[in-house]
Amino acid sequence: MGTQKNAVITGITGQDGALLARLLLEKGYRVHGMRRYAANDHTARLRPLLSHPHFHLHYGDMTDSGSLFALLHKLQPDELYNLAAMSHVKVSFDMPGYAADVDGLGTVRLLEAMRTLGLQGKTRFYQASSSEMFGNAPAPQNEATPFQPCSPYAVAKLYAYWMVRTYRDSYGFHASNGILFNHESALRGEEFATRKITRAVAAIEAGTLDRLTIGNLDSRRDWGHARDYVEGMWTMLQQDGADDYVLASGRAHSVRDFVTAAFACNGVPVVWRGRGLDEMGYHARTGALLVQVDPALFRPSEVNHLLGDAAKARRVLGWQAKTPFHVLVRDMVRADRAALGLKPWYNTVPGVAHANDDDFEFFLDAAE
Ligand code: NDP
Ligand code: GDR
Repeated sequence: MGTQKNAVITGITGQDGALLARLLLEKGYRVHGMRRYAANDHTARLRPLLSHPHFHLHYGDMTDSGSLFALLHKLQPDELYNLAAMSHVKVSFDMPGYAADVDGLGTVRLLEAMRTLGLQGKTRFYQASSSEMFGNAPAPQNEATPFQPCSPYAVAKLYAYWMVRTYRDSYGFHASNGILFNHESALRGEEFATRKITRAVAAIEAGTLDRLTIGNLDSRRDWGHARDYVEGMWTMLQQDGADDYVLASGRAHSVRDFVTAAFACNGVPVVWRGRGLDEMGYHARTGALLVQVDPALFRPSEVNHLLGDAAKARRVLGWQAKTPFHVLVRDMVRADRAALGLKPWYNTVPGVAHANDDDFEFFLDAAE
């Protein structure tokens, strides 16, 4: 197939890497994923893709210019999606230098490799920018909202964001920033709030966990489904010109809302009592303690309210988040229940249909 497009994805082993790779393979691309070396296997999310004839893995690291240069020299991609990052906001406070190196300088290493190789006329570049860059700027946030980053992660991402714009303006790169609000799925890392919650809900039902221990219940996030967002990434690179776009659902919920919704998927009603660090969630019928706050899980500074305005993406790209919040929560709980061998969710809650069975099979196969 002479016209087959060639894409490189950094961060292939992460949530978005796996879902974007799947999407591009469906669209007929040859997909090359860059993985860093790890002593233990970290390719679980890629399991359903590993035998695909047009899917290839290569070693490389965002901290190693030589590996990035060699990869791009060999592959000369049509599209390059830079998803690799130290992506955990709280952990970035523990290792700010590493976050800057991987998320900030790593992006520059890629851009410089492209420039040195003269790839700017061939390769279209996507940068995984983040709503965290808005920090506590007033909601709703869009492309015109001034950034107020308040974590090492967000500062590193903001540096990368501006370097992408600088290479676009200075050298004519087709390089776009996707400023993505939180997007989740059954492939979400277990250390992030949503997945931690849905895993705990399933484990409590299975009897292997007593209660969920959580940090800030009040923070609000604009949570969408990752499968919708990877479609948006691809759409950005299909435009004649490069630009920056917010992708968001336009609906924000608190962490408390997410917990309540996740337990509700198991038919467990939660009532909340107490305030601040003393707030607890109880089973409304049995009175059992289900949720407890742990101050150790709070961050040195918190982003309180992220709510995206994706009007530009809707207008220019024709993109919008398709999956409602309750379907996202339901899909995640369903997958975590299945992973523990619990009865299928639809047997537990009769009469409630669930969407995306094809997706569910993929997620089950890929879930860690
Ligand atoms: P994950 O944390 O799931 O994946 C991050 C990926 O980056 C993993 O493949 C990881 O590899 C890889 N990585 C980390 N450090 C390096 C390194 N030094 N060299 C090479 N690869 C490295 O993130 P998501 O999939 O959720 O997010 C994808 C991108 O989008 C990230 O850049 C994230 O910051 C950004 N983003 C995510 C949002 C979200 O809600 N998910 C919202 C906005 C932006 P390994 O498996 O070895 O750890
Ligand atoms: P976030 O996601 O920081 O928004 O970054 P995360 O799920 O980690 O936190 C969301 C909110 O939940 C609160 N919270 C907890 N968070 C975690 N991880 N664990 C807990 O126990 C817990 N309790 C409460 C947090 O304080 C926060 O307010 C994600 C990442 O994917 C980034 O890479 C990405 O850029 C942004 O989303 C957009």
